[in-house]
Amino acid sequence: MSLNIDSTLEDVASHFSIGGEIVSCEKHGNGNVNDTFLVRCQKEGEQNLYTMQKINHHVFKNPVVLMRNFERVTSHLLQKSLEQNHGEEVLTLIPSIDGNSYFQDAEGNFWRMTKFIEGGRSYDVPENEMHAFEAAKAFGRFQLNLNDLGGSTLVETIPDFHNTRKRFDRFKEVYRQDSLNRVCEVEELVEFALSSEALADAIHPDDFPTRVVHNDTKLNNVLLDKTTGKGICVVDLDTVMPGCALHDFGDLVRTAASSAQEDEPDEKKMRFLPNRFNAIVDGYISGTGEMLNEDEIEALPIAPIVIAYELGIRFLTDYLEGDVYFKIKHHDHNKDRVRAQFALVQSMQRSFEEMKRIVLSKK
Ligand code: GN1
Ligand code: MG
Repeated sequence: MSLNIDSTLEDVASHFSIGGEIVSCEKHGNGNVNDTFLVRCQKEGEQNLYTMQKINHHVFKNPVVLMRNFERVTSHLLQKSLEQNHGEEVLTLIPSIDGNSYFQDAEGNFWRMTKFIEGGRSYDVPENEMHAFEAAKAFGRFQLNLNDLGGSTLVETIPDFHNTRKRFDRFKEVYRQDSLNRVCEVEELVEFALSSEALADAIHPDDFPTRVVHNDTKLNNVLLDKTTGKGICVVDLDTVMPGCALHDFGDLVRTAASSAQEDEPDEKKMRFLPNRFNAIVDGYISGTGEMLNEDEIEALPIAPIVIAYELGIRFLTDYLEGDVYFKIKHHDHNKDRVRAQFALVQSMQRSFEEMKRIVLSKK
């Protein structure tokens, strides 16, 4: 299937099996890696909505394999959803007109389309404790439902994604090279990253069961029902692969038990919120049922600290390399993100005893 250079988003959308007339394609969401669009299509007097994404193939090097994972995961989840009847939805792929799960344009870009979930809303920061609880329950149930999928059927879309030690070593290499002379602008952040190196080894995935997990559980990757606030659909399945349940729990706490967005420019506004953490622990335990073992439960308090630190060093590495991985909206964007993540790490470290007490109180 070929496409000329001038092709528009509408042209791309017309390569999927949606029929009808494409009315509009608008930019949608705030993903930091892929490009997402909302497609409106008019068919027999009805307007249907779709989510169309261009997969970032610099980050996801093998989109064909990634889409195979996507199909396996969604068909397994659909099966579970039919059995359980929880009212949760599963992303539904719209095939290309050639019958593939993706469309590749003439420039080599990979696109996919799913049905848009109309009743859902995503939040960057929860509005209340119930949002935190519901998001945690949905991600917990997501892990539980995938626990019997068998990780060997999935390919690692990004190897060593949450290998914090490797992330740290890479950061150190980039900071030593300092090829863009940026270290002088972020000295105090580099200092914090180096002095907190122990966090790079605080979770050894080998000490915990390997499960099929989401790996990118920030709050805005779960849709909550617009009216009831209940979790209705986990989205962004590109990093679903074998991993450690703790990273999912940690990444949700990072985004749903913090007082500000992950790129808040005023680090003083970034604080850890223990009540939200309490709600997340409740929701996560409710979603995962009996799945977690003692070691996993015991490590819940450290997981968010590790993941916020890991992301902080990833943002910092990206800044030092010239902002090549995460999308940025302005020159200091990655710097703001690092500062906010490191402020959150410190706030959580101050609350660590309280976090442990909260987890212990659930036993
Ligand atoms: C990226 O694509 P998005 O925005 O859901 C990143 C995550 C980070 C997140 C921080 C594949 O997720 O690991 O936690 O940004 N995804 C990838 O906002 O690197
Ligand atoms: Mg993502």
